[in-house]
Amino acid sequence: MAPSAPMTILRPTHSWRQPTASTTSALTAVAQARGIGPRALGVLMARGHVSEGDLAAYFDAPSTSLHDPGLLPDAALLRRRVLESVDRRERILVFGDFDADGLTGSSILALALRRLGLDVAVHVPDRLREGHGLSRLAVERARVEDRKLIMTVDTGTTSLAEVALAAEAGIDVIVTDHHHVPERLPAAIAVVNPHRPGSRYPDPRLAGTGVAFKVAQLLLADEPGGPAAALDLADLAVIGTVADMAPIVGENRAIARLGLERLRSAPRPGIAALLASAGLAPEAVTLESIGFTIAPRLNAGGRMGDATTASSLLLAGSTAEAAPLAALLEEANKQRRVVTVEVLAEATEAASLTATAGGPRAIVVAGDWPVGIIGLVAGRLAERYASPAVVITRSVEPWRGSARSAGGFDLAEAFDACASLFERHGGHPQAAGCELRPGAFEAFRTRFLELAGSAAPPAGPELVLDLIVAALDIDYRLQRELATLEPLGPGAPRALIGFSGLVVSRARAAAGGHTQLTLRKGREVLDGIAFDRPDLAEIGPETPIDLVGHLGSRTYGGFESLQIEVLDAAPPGRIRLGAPDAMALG
Ligand SMILES: [Mn+2]
Repeated sequence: MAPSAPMTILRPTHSWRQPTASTTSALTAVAQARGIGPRALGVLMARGHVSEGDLAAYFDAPSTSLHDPGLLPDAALLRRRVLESVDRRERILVFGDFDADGLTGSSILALALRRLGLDVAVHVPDRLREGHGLSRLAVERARVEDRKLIMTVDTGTTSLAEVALAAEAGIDVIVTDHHHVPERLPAAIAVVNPHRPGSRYPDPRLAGTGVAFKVAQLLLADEPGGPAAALDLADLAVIGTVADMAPIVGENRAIARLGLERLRSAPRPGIAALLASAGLAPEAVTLESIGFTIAPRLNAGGRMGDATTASSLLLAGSTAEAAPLAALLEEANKQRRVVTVEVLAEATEAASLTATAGGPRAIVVAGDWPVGIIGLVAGRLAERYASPAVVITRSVEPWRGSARSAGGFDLAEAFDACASLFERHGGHPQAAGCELRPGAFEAFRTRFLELAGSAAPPAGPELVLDLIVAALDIDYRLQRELATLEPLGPGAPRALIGFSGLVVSRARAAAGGHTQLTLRKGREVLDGIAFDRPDLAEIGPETPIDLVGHLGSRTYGGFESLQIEVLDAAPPGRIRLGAPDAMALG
């Protein structure tokens, strides 16, 4: 072999599944009439939007996709009890979880209740002292402040003891929540959770803030101007929905569209201040910037010690009130970044000590870490090792754990199976939390690793492509056509495209383990960036290639250019053009 021609063997890291849906002339005609391009239609069909009705739900006025809030379990009981409060001029305590979902949801509920003329205080629990679920401290506060009704948001479904405690003090509780429903419910006036068995609610995928948004719609329905005022709360609902990773499909998509419209055109003072301190123009807000810019700042207060700052910010009535609160969150977010990097390094080391050959099936690590950071670190570990990860901190008593799943492993089920070892626990299939005594740690770790080990092994990594595009068709027209599918986000991510017939003219390693590519299609070039793929920097010049990635753009020196965000690469021929019925490849 000639020494000047180093052989680089391109190894794809995933199997690629090509789209198989093929369109009908009727659907193509409907799409055309709606101005949906053939490639945008291809993406929609690959995602199961295959009828005229599906296209209507995707593109028509979002308010037509909102369901009747009266279909939520116990909706009538909730409404009757709140109207009693109005009649009796009772004071109310809204209790929301301290994350972005709970914070936005409790703001929504507080604003709706205040519109009914009620005296409402919002109680944001302290992560350290109160933890998840309705707290005894909040019940005590309601008693001292003579608040006869507590309404929870994004939490409370498992708070049996605390609801009973409130009842003893003569305080009624209404639970609104979207978390996993255990067999026994708290003895509340109403438990409004779309996941309750027997629920008739058509779309249970709402976040906690989405449930609060529906409750606001329910409560304001008969008020003069009430329905419009309820829709105006969608800006808060979209933030919590995205922050909680609820899929942006169905009713969540309607909420997202309504909310984005309001965030962009008339952000409330708190959001405007937060965007200003983050350097983001309101009209540029997307679901992605909610996830990467807004939500982390709202969460940062609670993670670094005080979530009430974010709650006050969301409820702020003026810029003067909001600006100093936004500055506090900006600072907390900077701190949060630094601490996360430190804890991740320690947790990774702890994980590597216990890893078995062939990679771990699950990770359980413990350390003296800040309570507010362990969930973030669990998420990073789960991603890095593609296995469920539990990160436990010994910095509080009882110890606190936060878990994130991978490979379809059901954490809610696994934690239920470990219930006897926990003081408390709760969560979703993808994310869960627990409290445990130090003495229970070893037993928990053993049992959890057993559960993960006996679960079905996760399927090999696969990329499910939405669309196949030939190199010569990669242009701004394609980018504009795909932009008609926005807003995109969790559950409806950016189109994953198979690009066929490109040539790498240059590959070079970039800082942070990334690779920058200069790609050629015909006589033109475009950029590629492959995050966390240092191996691709080895590709020699003039190498033909097939790529899987997202089409985006980058701005450099004032110029915008197309850029492919590369997820995987293979020698040419892996993508079969014009083969819509091709089965899974590789
Ligand atoms: Mn939530």
